[in-house]
Amino acid sequence: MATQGPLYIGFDLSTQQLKGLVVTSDLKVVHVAKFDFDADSSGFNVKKGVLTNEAEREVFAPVAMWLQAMDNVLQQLKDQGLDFGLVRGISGAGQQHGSVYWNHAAEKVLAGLDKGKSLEVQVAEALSHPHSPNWQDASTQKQCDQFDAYLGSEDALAQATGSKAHHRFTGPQILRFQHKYPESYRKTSRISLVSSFLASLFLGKIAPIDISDVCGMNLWDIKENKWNDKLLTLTADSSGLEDLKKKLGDVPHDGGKHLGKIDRYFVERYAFHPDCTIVPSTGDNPATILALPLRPLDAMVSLGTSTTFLMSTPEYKPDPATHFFNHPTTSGLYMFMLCYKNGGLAREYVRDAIDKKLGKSEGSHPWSNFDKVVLSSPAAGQSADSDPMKMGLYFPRPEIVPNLRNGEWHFNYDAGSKKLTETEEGWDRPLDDARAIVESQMLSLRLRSRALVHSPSEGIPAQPRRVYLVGGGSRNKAIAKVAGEVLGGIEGVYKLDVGENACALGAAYKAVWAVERSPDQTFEELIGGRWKEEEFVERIADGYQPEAFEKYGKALDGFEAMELQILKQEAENKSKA
Ligand code: XUL
Repeated sequence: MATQGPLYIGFDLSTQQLKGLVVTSDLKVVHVAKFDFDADSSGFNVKKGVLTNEAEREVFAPVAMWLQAMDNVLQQLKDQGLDFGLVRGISGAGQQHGSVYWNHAAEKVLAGLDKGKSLEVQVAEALSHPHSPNWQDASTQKQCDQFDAYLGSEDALAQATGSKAHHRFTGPQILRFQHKYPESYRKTSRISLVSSFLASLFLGKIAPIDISDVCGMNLWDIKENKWNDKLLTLTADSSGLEDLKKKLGDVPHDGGKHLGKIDRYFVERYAFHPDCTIVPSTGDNPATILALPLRPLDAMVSLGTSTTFLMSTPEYKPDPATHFFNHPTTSGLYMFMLCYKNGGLAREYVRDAIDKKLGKSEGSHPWSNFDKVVLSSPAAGQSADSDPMKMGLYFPRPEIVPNLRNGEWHFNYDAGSKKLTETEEGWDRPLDDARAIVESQMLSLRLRSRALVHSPSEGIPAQPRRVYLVGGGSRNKAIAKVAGEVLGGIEGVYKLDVGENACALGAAYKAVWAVERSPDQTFEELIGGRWKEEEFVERIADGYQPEAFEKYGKALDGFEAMELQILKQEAENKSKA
C-alpha cells in the first residue's frame, strides 16, 4: 500500500555505513536503506569504513566514498518505491568530530549539480582534501597538549568548551591539518563537520555547523554560546582568526532551524518536492538521545564494544573526564556524555575465562555461564558484611575514563575503616571477576554522573529517573540487574529496542519536530505526544533498591580511592622509568 505523506528522512552517516530511514508524521518507519562501506563501496579499499596510517596514528575516511554511498542509498529508496514528493523534511546524524575540507569552487559546484550525474562524480570536485580525519584518529597529541595549556589548564578548557582536549576533537585536528597540508589548507574555503557536510549536500550550499555537534570541536564556548576567539586563534595559527571564522561560519542556535529548501538537483533527479525543508544534521550521539523523548534525569547507557553514557540535563558541570554538549534541540538543556574505550570486549574476556574453567555446555547461550555466575555472586563480592568488598578495573584497551594504560587491577576494600588494599586475597578468579567487572563499569558511571542527578522525592537518594540500556549488552538481564542495583533508577531499568537504528531514528524525529512544531513546542513535547513507548521499550529490571543502592554508595568511595591510587602509582612508575 502506498504511504500517504508527509514523510521525513533521517540519514545516519556513521563509521561503517550510511543509512537512510523514512518515517511518517506519527513516527512509523516506512523505509530503510543501508550502504555498508566495506561490503558495498568500490574503489576505496577501506577496512571498517576507514583508512589508516599507523606510523602517525592517523585514521581517516574518503569523502568520495560517502558520496557514492549517498547516491546508492537514494537509489535504493527509489527502488523501494519511496515517493520522494511526500518528503517534507530531511535531517541527519554524523559520526562526531570528523571534518570535511571544501575548496573555493565548492559553493558553485553544489549550486550547479547536473541531474544526469552522480554526487560522487560532481561533489568530489568541490573538496580541497580527499579525506576526513576520523574520530578514531590519535595523531594529535602535540596539538592536544597545546589546547590543554592554552587557557591555563585542562580544567579551564573543559569549563569553556565542555571537554578537555581529545585527539579526535576537530580543533586539534584542524591545527594539525594546516601544518601537515599547508597547500590544501590554503585552498580550503569552508570546513564542515560530517553532520553539516550531509546537510550541505541537500541544501545545495555549505550548511552551518550544528549547535550540538559544534561542541565536539574544543572551539565553541558553551556558556557564551559563541566561538572561543582564543582557541580559534590557536587553531588558525599564521592564517589568522578572521580567516578561520570564515571557514567555520556562523552557528544557528536553533537546532530545528529551517536551513532552506532542498536543492534543485534532488527535485530533478529524484522528484523530491521543491518545498522539502533541510534541517540541521547533528552528531550521532546527540541524535541517539533524540531516538526517544528522553527527559532530564533519564540516563541512556549504550553497551557496545565500548560504553557510552548519555544524559540530558539542565546543569552544566564540566570536568576533564566527561563531555558536555549543547542539547541538539532544546535550548537550556545539555547533553552529558561519558565515552569509554572499554566495555563489551572487557566483559567478553571474563566470560571466556569463565567458560574455560566451567566448560561450555553444548548449544548454550554464549553468556549463560557468565550470567549465572553474576547472579549467584553476592554484591561487591561480600558473602558477609564483615568481609572486605572486592573491586577491580578491567581495561584490555587503554582507557580514557580515567586516562589509564591497559591492564587489570584487583583490590579489597573495607568500607568501615576505608582501608584499600591491592590484592587478590580471597578472590576466586575468574568467577569473582564476573560480578566485579559489571559492578566496576556501573560504579564508574555512578561516580561520574552523581553530580547531575537529584533526589526524586523526600528521603530518596539522588539517582536517575529511568535507566535505558541500548546496544548488544542490553540483551543481558544479569547486566541489567546489576545496573539497577548500582545506578538506581526510581522508575526502573529499561531496554530500548530500536535495533541499530537509534541515530537515524533520532535524526528523522528531529526533522518531524523541526517542520511540524508549533511555536515554542519542545522536541520532548512533540515527540513525547506521538511516541509509542510500548513499541520500543521494555522494563527489564528493577532500578532503585534501597539496601543495594546504599551498599554501592559505600563501594563508590572505595572505587574512587582505587582509581586515584592506580593513577598515582602509574604516574610514579612513569617518572621512575
Ligand atoms: C564521540 C565519538 C564517537 C563518534 C562515533 O565523542 O567520538 O562516539 O561519534 O560515531
